[in-house]
Amino acid sequence: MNDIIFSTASDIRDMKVRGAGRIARAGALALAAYAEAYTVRDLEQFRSDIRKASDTLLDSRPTAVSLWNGVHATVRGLKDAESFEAAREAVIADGRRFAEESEKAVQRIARIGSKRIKSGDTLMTHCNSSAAIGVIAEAVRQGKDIKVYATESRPWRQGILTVNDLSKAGVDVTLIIDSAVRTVMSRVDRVFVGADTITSSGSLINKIGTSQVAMAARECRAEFNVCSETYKFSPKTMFGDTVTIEERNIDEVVRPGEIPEGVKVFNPVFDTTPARYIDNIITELGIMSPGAVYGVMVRQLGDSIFNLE
Ligand code: RI2
Repeated sequence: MNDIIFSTASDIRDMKVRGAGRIARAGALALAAYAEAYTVRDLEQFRSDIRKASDTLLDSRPTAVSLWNGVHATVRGLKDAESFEAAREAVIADGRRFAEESEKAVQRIARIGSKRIKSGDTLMTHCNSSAAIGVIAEAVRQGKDIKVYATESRPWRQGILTVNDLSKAGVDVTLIIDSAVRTVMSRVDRVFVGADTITSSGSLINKIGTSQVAMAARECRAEFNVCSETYKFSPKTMFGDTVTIEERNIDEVVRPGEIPEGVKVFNPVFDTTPARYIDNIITELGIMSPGAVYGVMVRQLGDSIFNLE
């Protein structure tokens, strides 16, 4: 299989490429590049190789449905294509289209979400979400005077990326350790986080610790906003599928020999925030409540809804 598929899958697995939107775009563009370089002019062979390439990409990280949706949007023309050329063109065009639309969605979310922010607001964000950062940076670009607290987000410390991104955008940003969330929340007006997956009942799966941030926000009457492109909605959850929460290696948490043998380490990467803690889901289609997610999924799926069960 073309190197591009293996190297993209391994970059996603090793978190060299990370963030639900970025991994989706990387998967879609890798398939497009693979199709472009494909030389065996045989439709059945092409279909079978693209399916294998898709599975390799999908195996790289299990939780973010964005990758699944990006890959499926890229290969959707394969089934009905009548020639190798048509199939290849469809994969190339659909992969590129998905990546472009995904970038546009992030920009639109930034414009829509920034309207929720008022001058004088204090905000909090968790982990490193390009959608949430886009909203905050856009508000500052509009001249709003805001302060932001960014969590460190152990164990990968993506908060360091976030404070770099926000600082470059001219944002007054303060880094806090994850366990300072409750203390700091009493100063916060609004929280903006990203999404890895949103279920049909409007629950959010996002970086571990998000649910604690949401509970603290509810207790302190801070508004809890999720910034999510609609391709992070998981249609499979409509039919009872649950979201697999990735667990990563314990050496991300402790160094070898640091703890006694026999002590276990549990390292879940994501958690679930129930819909009742979420005030707004900010998407490229507008701001909605968690209860509106199911309707959007039905509309986007159209007739293909019957193929999903
Ligand atoms: P954007 C990240 O997952 C974080 O959980 C973040 O909130 C989410 O993806 C969405 O990121 P990870 O890949 O798509 O760091 O908004 O495990 O950039």
